[in-house]
Amino acid sequence: MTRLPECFRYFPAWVDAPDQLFAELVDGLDWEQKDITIAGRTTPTPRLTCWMGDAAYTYSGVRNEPRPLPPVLARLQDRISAESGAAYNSCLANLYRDGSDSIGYHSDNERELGDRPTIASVSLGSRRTFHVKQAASGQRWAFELGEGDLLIMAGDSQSGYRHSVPKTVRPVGPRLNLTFRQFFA
Ligand SMILES: O=C(O)CCC(=O)C(=O)O
Ligand SMILES: [Mn+2]
Repeated sequence: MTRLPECFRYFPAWVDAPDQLFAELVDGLDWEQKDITIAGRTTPTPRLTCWMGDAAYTYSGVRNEPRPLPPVLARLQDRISAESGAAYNSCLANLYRDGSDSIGYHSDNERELGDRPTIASVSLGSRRTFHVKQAASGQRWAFELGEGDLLIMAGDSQSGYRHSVPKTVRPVGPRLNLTFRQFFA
């Protein structure tokens, strides 16, 4: 694979005791499966989600009510701020229960995230393939994220690229992803 664009910074196995954190969050977060409406079609989100932050967050027609960050994630957020030099005030958790859960190609470019947001993504549990595609050239990258990896997406990562975690027929265990974001209400 060619080197990732500079606006994506990858820190393998960055989280301490990732299996313990994974188990704690799978059990402890308030998971929901919301309906999303895209292009007039309503379907259940193909994964479980939990939004944590000070403000409500609306995307794809889904309104997520504010909910506090548990202390374990507040501590992780502080460590990631120190590593990335960016501030965060919210976190979206996704739980991919098996290979039929997924997230389609998108950019995290909602107005409330501001221009050129820095988004910090932590992946726990099983590894899944994360795809990045450059909008202008169509160039693609694919790499595995799980087991405590950290990916910092900054600069043009949302304005110039899209990302996804596609479904897979490979037998895979559950994977949990956390994206820390700075949200301007
Ligand atoms: O699960 C992942 O690695 C990506 C999640 C994501 O892109 C999102 O929640 O916006
Ligand atoms: Mn995303």
